[in-house]
Amino acid sequence: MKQVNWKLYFIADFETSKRRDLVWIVNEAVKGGATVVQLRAKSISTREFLDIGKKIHSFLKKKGIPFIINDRIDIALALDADGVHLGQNDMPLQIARKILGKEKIIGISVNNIEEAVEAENNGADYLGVGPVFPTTTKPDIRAPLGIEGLKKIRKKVKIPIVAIGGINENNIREVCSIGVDGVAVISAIVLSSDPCQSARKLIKEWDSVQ
Ligand code: TZP
Ligand code: MG
Repeated sequence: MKQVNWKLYFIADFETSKRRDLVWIVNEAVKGGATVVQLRAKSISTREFLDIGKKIHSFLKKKGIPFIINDRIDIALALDADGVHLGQNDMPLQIARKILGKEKIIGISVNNIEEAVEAENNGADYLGVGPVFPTTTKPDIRAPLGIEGLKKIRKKVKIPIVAIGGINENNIREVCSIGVDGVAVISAIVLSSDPCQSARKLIKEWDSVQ
């Protein structure tokens, strides 16, 4: 797997964007410093997912930014994206690995130590750990871990971890200070009137801790 800078993992969530131009939002987020982009779309057709994904991927390729697809292994393969992100109820990691091969990135969402250790043992490339804080972006949210819960998981696994859930420019410093590899955000960028500036602020806060 290629080296990835996980610092600001932007999740371009179609539903949260409320049809504001997601391709433009991704452009702005990357201009502001996003280092990884995931496309997440729970309710659109396969054709629409592919169309948006194609546009985003061609932009990200030029910028050398890794492109991850949420849930949809078929779309990741069709677009030759860099990898997929899977939840606990999605395709099991070992099967996903068989389908995608060793070169593709596979990230797993975890909410506790057991899930984190299991995913690491099964060959996950990185973990999305959360929700750290309460968030209204995801309806079927699990219990927020808080900084202490996140810390416990950080201590147990060696693979990169990206913290997720309710992270914004006001709390990114405390998340970053516990030694995560990056933060993943949806609303802090998607709902911003100036996604470039919002990404820039997140990066600035993160860099002030390093
Ligand atoms: N998984 C755990 S929390 C979450 C996901 C997809 C939503 C994160 O969105 P936001 O707006 O950054 O809190
Ligand atoms: Mg999923």
